[in-house]
Amino acid sequence: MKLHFAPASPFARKVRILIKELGLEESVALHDVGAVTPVSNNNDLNLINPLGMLPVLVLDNGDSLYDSPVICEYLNHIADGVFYPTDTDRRFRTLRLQALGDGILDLSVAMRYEIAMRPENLQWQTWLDFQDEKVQRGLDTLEALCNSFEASPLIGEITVACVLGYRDFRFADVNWRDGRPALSEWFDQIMLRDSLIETVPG
Ligand SMILES: N[C@@H](CCC(=O)N[C@@H](CS)C(=O)NCC(=O)O)C(=O)O
Repeated sequence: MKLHFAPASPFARKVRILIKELGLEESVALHDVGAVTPVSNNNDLNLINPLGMLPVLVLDNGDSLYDSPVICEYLNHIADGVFYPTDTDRRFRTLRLQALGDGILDLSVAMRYEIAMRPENLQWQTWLDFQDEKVQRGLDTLEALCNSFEASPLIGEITVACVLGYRDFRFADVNWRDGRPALSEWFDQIMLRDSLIETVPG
């Protein structure tokens, strides 16, 4: 299998973390596609994902899988992993946490494109402000939830770690730790894992 990714992509980071946690490093080759943006075109990427987005996992039979939640669930499935519990309450708690984290990432990445890619005189501050309110509410919800996070991370917790890492990477000037002591402490602990240390965005 081959994972097409970019080192800065928080969605691809989830997948890279899972590959390491599941011991699949020998089975998945990594292909760094480089930067992909909504205003760039990569024909090779379009062939494996019509949406032209990362990450994409190309299977040995030539099929491709996207997006990151689908890839993560596939990898967990083939490796018989424990990142998606079968018990109903725990399963849907972790899937909801994954959805919250992916939602914050979608907003953050869209804001990053607006700020970094759009000509400054065309940027829409009102739109940015409304997206940021959603992000901040999402982060406040993570602060409220984090005391009930799983001790051994599931896909929800891994997604949250990628959110916080991405906020540090791209939005360091808006310190998410301010007013969120429990989440900060939790993040410091999960960041001790090799799979997270080895995939810090860059
Ligand atoms: N829902 C997708 C989101 C993926 C995504 O937004 N990837 C970004 C890179 S971090 C991308 O490919 N952007 C290019 C674009 O928006 O055209 C997932 O979870 O994989």
